[in-house]
Amino acid sequence: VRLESDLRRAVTEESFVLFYQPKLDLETGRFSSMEALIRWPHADGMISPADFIPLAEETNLIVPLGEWILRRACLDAVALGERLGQVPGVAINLSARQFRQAGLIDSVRAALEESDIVPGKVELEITESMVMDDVEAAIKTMQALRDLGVRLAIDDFGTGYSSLSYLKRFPVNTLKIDRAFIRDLTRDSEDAAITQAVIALARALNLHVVAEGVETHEQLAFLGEHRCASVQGFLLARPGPIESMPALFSKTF
Ligand code: G
Ligand code: G
Ligand code: MN
Ligand code: NA
Repeated sequence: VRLESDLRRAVTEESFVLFYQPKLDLETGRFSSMEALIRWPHADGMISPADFIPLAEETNLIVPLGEWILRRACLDAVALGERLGQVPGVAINLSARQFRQAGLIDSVRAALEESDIVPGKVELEITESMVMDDVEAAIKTMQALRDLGVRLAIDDFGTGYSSLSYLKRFPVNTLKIDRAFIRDLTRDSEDAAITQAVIALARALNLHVVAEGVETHEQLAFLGEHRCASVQGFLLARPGPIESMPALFSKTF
């Protein structure tokens, strides 16, 4: 457990790094977007966000930290786009407190303006639990974000407790199938059925669908056969620094 003062100093000094994990578009066989994943470099290695995002939320340091993440990710995507000749999509995770905070819309707008990124290249990832405790307020926030031109994804889909009637009302673009379903996909017929059902649901609702946590060729083959649009996971690429992206984005699968 890190001390609040360490975290506060790290936020002030911006001593974090964003790693990126590319997402493969199964139709083109190429990476077309990437998810930003924050890391806190430390003498003993990288501290996982799982270990400091909760503290950042409790202390409200998530507000300046979240602003830094939004800005850095948009700037990195634009700079990568200059090297690739095309700006990749960039997905950014929002935390619960950040999503409920009144300044979120202004923070997103500021990051878009500062980087001059095409807003449709940015996808914000939220989870079902973040929207379910006040659905009406969440829909307003989601709509305000969509009005800025950014995309919205439901992360870890299938593990929360949103109902399908709400899903219909959420102005989201993408469902990310939680990796808990992908893990045993090729051994567990129920996980396979759930994954197929989510892919079908996404198609029926005109949503993009991403499978996360793809680690084996068998999982990849299953997702290809069932026409999952995009895949993400250690099999294709582990999260890495922005410098490692140009080589990955020039690969074909
Ligand atoms: O990348 P990793 O598996 O260590 O991420 C652990 C958790 O931290 C995941 O739930 C992931 O969504 C979350 N996370 C990673 N990067 C960010 C970030 O930039 N902001 C927020 N709010 N959560 C993040
Ligand atoms: O909650 P969220 O889906 O944002 O979490 C993303 C986290 O999942 C990242 O921290 C990343 O390190 C991790 N991750 C990405 N691909 C894989 C994978 O193939 N297997 C596992 N176990 N974790 C993964
Ligand atoms: Mn995510
Ligand atoms: Na997830």
